[in-house]
Amino acid sequence: MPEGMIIKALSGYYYVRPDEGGDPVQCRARGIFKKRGVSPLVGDRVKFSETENGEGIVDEILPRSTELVRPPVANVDLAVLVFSVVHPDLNLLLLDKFLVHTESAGLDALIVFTKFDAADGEPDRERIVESVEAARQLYESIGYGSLVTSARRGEGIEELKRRLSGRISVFAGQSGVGKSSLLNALVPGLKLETSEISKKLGRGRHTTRHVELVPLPGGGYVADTPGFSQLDFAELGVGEIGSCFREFRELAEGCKFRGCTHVHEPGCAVLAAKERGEIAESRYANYLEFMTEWKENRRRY
Ligand SMILES: Nc1nc2c(ncn2[C@@H]2O[C@H](COP(=O)(O)OP(=O)(O)O)[C@@H](O)[C@H]2O)c(=O)[nH]1
Ligand SMILES: [Mg+2]
Ligand SMILES: [Zn+2]
Repeated sequence: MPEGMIIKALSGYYYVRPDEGGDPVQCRARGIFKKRGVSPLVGDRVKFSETENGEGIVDEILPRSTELVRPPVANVDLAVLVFSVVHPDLNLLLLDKFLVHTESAGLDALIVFTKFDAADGEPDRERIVESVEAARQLYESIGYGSLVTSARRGEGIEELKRRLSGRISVFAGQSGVGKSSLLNALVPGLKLETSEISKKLGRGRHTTRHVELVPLPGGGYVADTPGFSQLDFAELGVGEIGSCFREFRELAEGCKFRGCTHVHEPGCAVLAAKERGEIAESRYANYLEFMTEWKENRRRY
C-alpha cells in the first residue's frame, strides 16, 4: 500500500503527497477513524489506497512524533520563533514563554531575529545590535539555534532554508514581527498576506483558515498558519514549567527536595546555580514571572 503525507485538509478531504512523488491525491478518510474518535491531521504520515475515480482513501495513520493543537498539525519537529529587533522591540519574556510551550510540546526551537535592516534607521542602533548579539549568545549557550535575518534585504534567508530542510516547521511570533514576509522570502510565489496588504484590502477577521503545509524549495515543509497563538499555562502542571527551562533540567536532579519549585526551597541546585551566575538573570526572573502567572490562573479556575 502506498505511503505519503497529508499536506492539506479541507472540507472532509485529505490531500496526500505520495512518497514516490507525483501530485497530491485527494482522499477521504476511512469511517473507522471517526468511530475511534481520531481524525487524520495535516502532517500525518499515512497509508492510502487509490480508488477508481483517481481519488483515494486514507487507510492508516502512522504513529505521530508530535501533535500540535494550534495549528492542528502532526509531526512538527521545529518551531521557528520569530522576533523582530524593532517594531515591535525584542521581548525576551515572550521569547521564554514561547520556549516553555515548545519544550512542553516536544519541539526543537530555532530563534529568528527579523527586520535587522530596520535597526539602521533607529537613533539607538548600537544598543539594538548589542541586545540582539547578547540574546543570541544567551540562547545559543542554552542550546537553541538562532539566526539574524532581514526579509527586506534577503539576509539570512539561505541559512534559514538550510535549517528548515527536511523538517516540518511551524512559525510563531507576535503579529507584525515579519512571519509572513519571511515565509514569502523563503518560498517564491507564496504571497502570504503581510500586514500592509491586508490593511489595504480591509479584510475582516472572520476569514476561516485551513492549514496547509507548504513545501520548501530546499526540502521540508512549513505550516502556512502561525502556531502557539494562545500562550497561557493552563495545560501545564506546576512542576512542568521548570522542566521546560532547558538549563534547569539537569540541575534540578541535584535539588534536595523532590518536586522542588526552585523558588525558595533550601538545598535548591537551581537557585545555587543562579547565585553563582550560571543561569541568566533574565531567564530566572521570567521563570518566577511564569510561576506567579500559573498560580493566578489556578486561582481563577
Ligand atoms: N524593515 C523591514 N520591515 C519588514 C521586514 N519584514 C517584514 N517587515 C514589515 O513588518 C510588517 C509586518 O510584517 P508581516 O510579515 O505581515 O508580519 P506578521 O504579522 O508576523 O506576519 C510589515 O509592514 C512588513 O512590511 C524586514 O525584513 N524589514
Ligand atoms: Mg502574517
Ligand atoms: Zn530546586
